[in-house]
Amino acid sequence: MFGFFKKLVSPFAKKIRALFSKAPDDAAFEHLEQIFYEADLGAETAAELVEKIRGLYKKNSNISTDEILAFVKQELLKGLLPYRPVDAKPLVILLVGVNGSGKTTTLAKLASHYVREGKKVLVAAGDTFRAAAIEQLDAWAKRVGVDLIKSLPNSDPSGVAFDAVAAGKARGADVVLIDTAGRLQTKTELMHELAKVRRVCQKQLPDAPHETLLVVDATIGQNAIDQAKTFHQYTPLTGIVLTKLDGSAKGGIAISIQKQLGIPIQWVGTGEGAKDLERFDPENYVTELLT
Ligand SMILES: Nc1nc2c(ncn2[C@@H]2O[C@H](COP(=O)(O)OP(=O)(O)O)[C@@H](O)[C@H]2O)c(=O)[nH]1
Ligand SMILES: [Mg+2]
Repeated sequence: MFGFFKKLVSPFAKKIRALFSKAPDDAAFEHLEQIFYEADLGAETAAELVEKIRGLYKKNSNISTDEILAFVKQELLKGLLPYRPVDAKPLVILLVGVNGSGKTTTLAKLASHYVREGKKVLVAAGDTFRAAAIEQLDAWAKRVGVDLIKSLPNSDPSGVAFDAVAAGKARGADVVLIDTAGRLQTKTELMHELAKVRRVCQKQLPDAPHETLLVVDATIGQNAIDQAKTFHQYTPLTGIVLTKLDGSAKGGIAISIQKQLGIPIQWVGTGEGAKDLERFDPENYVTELLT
């Protein structure tokens, strides 16, 4: 299922195997820490893991590489959270994140996913900042075959969100997907705008948005943590979508985000096409990371 990870991050397991092919010395343990760090596990997790592995060696210098890898797997799994599906109709999903992280593309992929599941999907062009953003989503909506709710460029995005949830209820939609303009987490005013989008959704449906997904470009590494923390303050996040994993060997960011924020990775983006989206599964992820 996560075949692409294998292609990308198998060097991770391979490097560990190579290191432990002979009795490890201090330099080997330092190198191991570097391998973990480069995979974007985060400095703290990397150091912790290496300390634990050193401990294992002290206890049993004959420990096999397979046992080491199995141990690493268990440790990494501890930091990963399962995704719990929400049952709601319409299920309202809000996508947030910085510019270019892949929000609109992910929205299109999600629309395509739910359409393939036989669901009735409505998408909302909540990025009213640029006319081109509305056109981009319009083009995707046509390609995927879903209805689009839009407004004029520069109109209030919460108006679009309000209309979209209303239309979702009125038309019996199963899923309403709301796009938003990219914003830097440091722009407080824009973060307040997101909080307002949330509030108007709640006016239409008390529990909406049921999901608020932060779309994060996996290639930005540890900056993702700062982004996630600030977005989470303004619009409590229910999940993360890690995009562009096809262009990154840094799958470890999945583990550091979850460890530091306690928010599950829900999806991973693996390309630019409508079907290049996969459900994140902790067990599979770690298995493939270490195979
Ligand atoms: N390779 C790759 N490119 C992606 C992925 N997701 C998005 N993109 C590309 O990233 C660019 C920005 O995406 P867009 O959805 O417009 O970002 P937004 O500004 O957050 O809405 C586009 O060229 C997308 O095709 C992904 O998972 N893999
Ligand atoms: Mg966009």
